[in-house]
Amino acid sequence: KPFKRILLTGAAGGLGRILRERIKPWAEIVRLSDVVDMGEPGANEEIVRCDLADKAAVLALVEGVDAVLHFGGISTEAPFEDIMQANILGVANLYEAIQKHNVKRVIFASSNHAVGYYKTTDMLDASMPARADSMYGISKCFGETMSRYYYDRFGVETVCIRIGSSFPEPANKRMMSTYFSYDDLTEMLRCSLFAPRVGHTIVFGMSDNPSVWWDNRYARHLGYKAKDSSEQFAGKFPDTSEFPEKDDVTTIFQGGKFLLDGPMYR
Ligand code: NAI
Ligand code: 15L
Repeated sequence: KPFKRILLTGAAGGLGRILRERIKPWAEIVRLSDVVDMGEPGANEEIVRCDLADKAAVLALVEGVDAVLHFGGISTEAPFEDIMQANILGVANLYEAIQKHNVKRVIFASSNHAVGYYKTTDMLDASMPARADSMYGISKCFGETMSRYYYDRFGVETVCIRIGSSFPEPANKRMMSTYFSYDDLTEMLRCSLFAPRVGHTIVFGMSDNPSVWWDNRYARHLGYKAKDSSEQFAGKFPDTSEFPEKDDVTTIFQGGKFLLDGPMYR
């Protein structure tokens, strides 16, 4: 198998539970980590429960690892203090450990909420400035900047995937544009892990949807091609109202419902 040991953080989460089986062919050993219970280890699995905010625990977590898939952390808007522990301190601890243990490649589960204040009528590419829509989005910008620094300074390669909406089906009209099937997510991870050189890459995680807001022109070297499309779910949203709807920020801005939260500072 190509890798000796891959670390997956956030292994108990929605995506972590999906990926747990799917990444097995890529490594002799998959090390799974989360702050909550992950069940019993299966064949060729190691389970390490730890809080990303715990520096010493994260340093130990990364020992002996060739590549990291970083999916752990808070995944929606939350008070800044909580985001700070899991997503800011957590990312800092992780990259420090990655550099100390000489890990060569990282995939960082960033988010479309790093750019959620662009409009749904805009077309973005990875060269455009971030425009976070939430404390959560700001923490993803922080992770992207952190990974850029560790590449420039130490040569640690990272692919930041600005994941759209990776769920079984789109839940609303917005997600017709942001939908990212589990199969396409898995394929993007495979491309990101096995492309010969990725440097520091930012890529938008989406399927081949009929209408999209993102252009992956700067990530062609990954060789990713989506197989799925939200088109198959078009019948779920038969109403003919305009999109974006006038005066509805959740359709005017890419971040959707995140526009209604916060500021989450207490
Ligand atoms: P999730 O919330 O289901 O999973 C996140 C996991 O991280 C949870 O199991 C949680 O226990 C763990 N976690 C939280 N704080 C932690 C800490 N301090 N230390 C260790 N582990 C901690 O989220 P989901 O949907 O599985 O997303 C996974 C990653 O992908 C997240 O980083 C999220 O921000 C990102 N993402 C997901 C999207 C989606 O459509 N599912 C869209 C954009 C980004
Ligand atoms: C995210 O970043 C969240 O983790 C996920 O729960 C969804 O809200 C997704 O973005 C989205 O924008 O649909």
